[in-house]
Amino acid sequence: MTGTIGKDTGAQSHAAEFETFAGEGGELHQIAGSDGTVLTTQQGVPVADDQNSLKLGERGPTLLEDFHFREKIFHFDHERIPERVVHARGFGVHGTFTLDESLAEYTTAKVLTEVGEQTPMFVRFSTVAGNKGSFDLARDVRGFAAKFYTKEGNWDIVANNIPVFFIQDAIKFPDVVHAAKQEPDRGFPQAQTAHDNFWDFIGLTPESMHMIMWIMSDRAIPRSFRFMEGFGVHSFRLIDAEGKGTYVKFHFKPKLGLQSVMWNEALKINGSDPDFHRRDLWDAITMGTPPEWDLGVQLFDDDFADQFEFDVLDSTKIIPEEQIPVRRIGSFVLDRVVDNFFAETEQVAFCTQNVVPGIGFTNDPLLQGRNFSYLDTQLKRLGSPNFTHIPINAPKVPVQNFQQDGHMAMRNPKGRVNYEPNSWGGPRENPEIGYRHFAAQDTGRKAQVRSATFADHYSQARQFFVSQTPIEQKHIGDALVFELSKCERIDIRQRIVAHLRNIDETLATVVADGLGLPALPEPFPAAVPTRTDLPPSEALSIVKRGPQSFEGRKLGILVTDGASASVVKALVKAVEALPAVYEIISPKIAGATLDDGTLVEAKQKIDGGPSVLYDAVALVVSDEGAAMLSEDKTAKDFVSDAFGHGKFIAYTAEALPLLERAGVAASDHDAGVIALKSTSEAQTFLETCGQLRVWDRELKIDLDAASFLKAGAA
Ligand code: HDE
Repeated sequence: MTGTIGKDTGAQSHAAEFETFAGEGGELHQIAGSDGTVLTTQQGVPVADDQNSLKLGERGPTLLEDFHFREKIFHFDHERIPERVVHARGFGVHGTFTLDESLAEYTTAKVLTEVGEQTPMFVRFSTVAGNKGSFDLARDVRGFAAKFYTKEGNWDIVANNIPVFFIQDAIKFPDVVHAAKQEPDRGFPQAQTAHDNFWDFIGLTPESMHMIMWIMSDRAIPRSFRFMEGFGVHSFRLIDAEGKGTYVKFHFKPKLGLQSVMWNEALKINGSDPDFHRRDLWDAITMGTPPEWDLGVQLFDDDFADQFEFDVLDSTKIIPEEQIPVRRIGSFVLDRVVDNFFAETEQVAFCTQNVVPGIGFTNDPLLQGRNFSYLDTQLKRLGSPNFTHIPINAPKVPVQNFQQDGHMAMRNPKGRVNYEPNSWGGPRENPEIGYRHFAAQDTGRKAQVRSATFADHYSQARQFFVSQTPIEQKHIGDALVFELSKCERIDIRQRIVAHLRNIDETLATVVADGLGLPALPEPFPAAVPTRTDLPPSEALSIVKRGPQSFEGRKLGILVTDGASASVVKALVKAVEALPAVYEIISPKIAGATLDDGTLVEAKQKIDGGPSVLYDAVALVVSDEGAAMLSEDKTAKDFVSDAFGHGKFIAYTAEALPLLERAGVAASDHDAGVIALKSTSEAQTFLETCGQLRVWDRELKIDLDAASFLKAGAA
């Protein structure tokens, strides 16, 4: 009986496999070793010695003549391509989208009208600010970019896990990104917004305040990519056969529900497993439990747009689901990991301009700017206008046009003709099935302006805040205090509090108190007063819409020699029934010998398997094991962190001294600290774990919580 997480399931091949290309019109020569067993140069010449360079004499200089050596080093020197300016750290996987409900009333797009149609997809998840080698649990927006290889060409929804953005006009994008990333003189801090430049820019950019509420919330520290929503953010347009348009916002809803970690936990996860999110997705897919999302749409017309409180072209606003419900039209499953990280995840090129007939744009000034930026960025990163020839970017339909040549051209057409119109034949435009832009009626004065309909910066920030449960509000307050405490300039801290006063007085007071400000600053002058009449929206809270199930989550079972085999077995059975996963953690990686003599193999030695890596933990130890672990700092951290992070903890009676020594005395035990008196309780424990966290506990053990409660918000 062993933990199965991350075990090699054989799903991935370990031996290198090579594709062989015959040159244009050429035949492949079948020679000895062409079955992949003989190393060759890039020219296909077999290599005799890959260990030593060519030298003049045993101790002599290396000779230029060694073409294999020079080619190998030359190629290595050029392995890197520029990392993405934003969203550099990412993780991509393949999947399939299946349409369940047709939108034929609104669009001609086959991907949205042919019920049952299965469309291959590639999705790349990412963080925004950190460099490629940064850690997964940064407090940050997550990218959730999806490429649909449809029958009418590629359609990209380059989405995020947050439905709004920092800015209203693309012209400010370089500024917000410069401010968020590491500061230019020192090159740090990496992958975090907790520094002066970011908060300076934010304080001077009131339109960002709604987004700030989201990134200070637990949405910015997701437990897993699998437990995240995705949002296309902008209003897009569906276009029917008559050219009539309907506004649409795209949503991805995870079937496993939403879940986040706690900030203290995130900090520790980054140290113990910087690849926490990518490993989680890799494990889920390779173990045969691929995650699924529903694809949903919010559809609305001009009448709604005209009477909606805010401008539907303003990407710092949402349309609450209570006002326009999300209609689920299909689902996608992500069930195949990449064969090669560079070829697929690194080279995938998403472009917001990739739309198919029946799907179009609106005048959202952020979207308009993105439509330029993404294509431009691909040229820089992939080095050639032929980046669409790379398999991960190539559509799965024929590409037929007269664009030619350029770096790395792979598919110049045969024949004499390369222009249109021509008398030789070849592809022609087709108004029947070809892409037609939405015929919008736009008139106006040419000017650099911001519409007055974009002027309300606080009302939806407030709506988001008041829609949260008290514990989620507390986390927003804590996050603001944490981030602003990393700012050196007091005026920068104060200015943010001045904005918070336009959102919620309690929040402003708690943050001012947390920062130790001597007095509350005056509210920041608002262009438009904050509306207090917007009703709370349940869909904005993670906790209110919690899944109430431990499915897809991970239990950490801490075992020692002599621990109860029947309890371990019962826990494993209950976990597997959900299905969820488990890992055995023990003092030695070889595992532990249980009380029936069986050896249970460990996945983690305790030092490498802190409780932050698990959603709940079970302490199944013997008396001797508990005594030994009670002297071990790492083991005590395991227990005290699990308690501090509001996790459900099951324990056998022998573990009581360990709990006690870790600071969880009998008097601290609450509904989340559960004794396993008999094996039948394993099942009940797993059911209770469906609540995911014991939120009440945090209000009792956290200093910041005390000040928050004092201020009366909870
Ligand atoms: Fe992006 N963004 N972005 N962005 N974005 C990029 O494109 C840009 C915005 C998003 O996994 C870049 O290929 C501008 C909103 C994702 O490969 C770049 C503006 C949303 C990804 C770029 C925005 C996003 C990117 C960098 C303001 C959510 C990762 C590398 C107008 C709806 C895609 C690249 C992947 C990547 C520009 C704002 C999502 C520089 C100019 C809003 C998920 O082109």
